[in-house]
Amino acid sequence: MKKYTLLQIGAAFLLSGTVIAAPTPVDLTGWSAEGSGGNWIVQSGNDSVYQSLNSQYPTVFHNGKDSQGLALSGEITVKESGGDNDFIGFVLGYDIGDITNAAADYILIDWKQGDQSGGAEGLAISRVTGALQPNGGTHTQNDAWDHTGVVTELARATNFGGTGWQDNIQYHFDLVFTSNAIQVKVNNILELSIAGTFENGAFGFYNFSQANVLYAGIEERVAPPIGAVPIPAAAFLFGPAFLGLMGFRRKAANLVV
Ligand SMILES: [Ca+2]
Ligand SMILES: [Ca+2]
Ligand SMILES: [Ca+2]
Repeated sequence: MKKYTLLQIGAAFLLSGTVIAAPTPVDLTGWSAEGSGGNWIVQSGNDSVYQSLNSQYPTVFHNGKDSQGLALSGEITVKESGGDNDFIGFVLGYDIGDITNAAADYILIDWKQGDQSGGAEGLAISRVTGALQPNGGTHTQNDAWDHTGVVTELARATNFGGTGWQDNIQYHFDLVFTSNAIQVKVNNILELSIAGTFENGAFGFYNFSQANVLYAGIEERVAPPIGAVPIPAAAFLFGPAFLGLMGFRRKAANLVV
């Protein structure tokens, strides 16, 4: 009777558990730079890219393909001490030419190191509904800088909403993008989670006036269902026990030395 109960538990677990697809490295040599403020240099190994310019114009480096249903992860580091304090980040649902497209519609995730002239320190998610260039000009007049005009802020991050990134610190990021939900994790902690109806488009990296930014170890996988709890390592310990209950106990025991 107890055996049967455990079997039921195991079956229920297997049915409810979500298998997270293994990530694969992204070849960034096929990505494209847009906007006059960027110098994106793909690094050896092709899964890392370095943005070297401190420019007054926003720039995007994107994968050029519809990316809903995918998750993108990697490490981001600003390699400076002191120096500048501006924007790093990502775009989702970006279409080719959107940086200068008055009819653009995509999601911007940006993270500013420090407060400056209307640009607020911290990590936020916004909807962009127009061109970020040639609206450029000086920082304080730019919609991307102030999150005004064509940039509508949707939410600020749970922990980093008012806290900038730090120089020479590597942050692990994880983006999930579907037609009705977007999630952003930093160092495996959920920072942004919004629901809505989102246009399809590319994944991209975003930069506005911040030099020396490295995006490294970029990986892609099938997006997990939003709200799904990844199977913890302990579940894999349960696996052999479950097989044992199904009659493989003796065989499994023979493998143990
Ligand atoms: Ca700095
Ligand atoms: Ca600055
Ligand atoms: Ca700057």
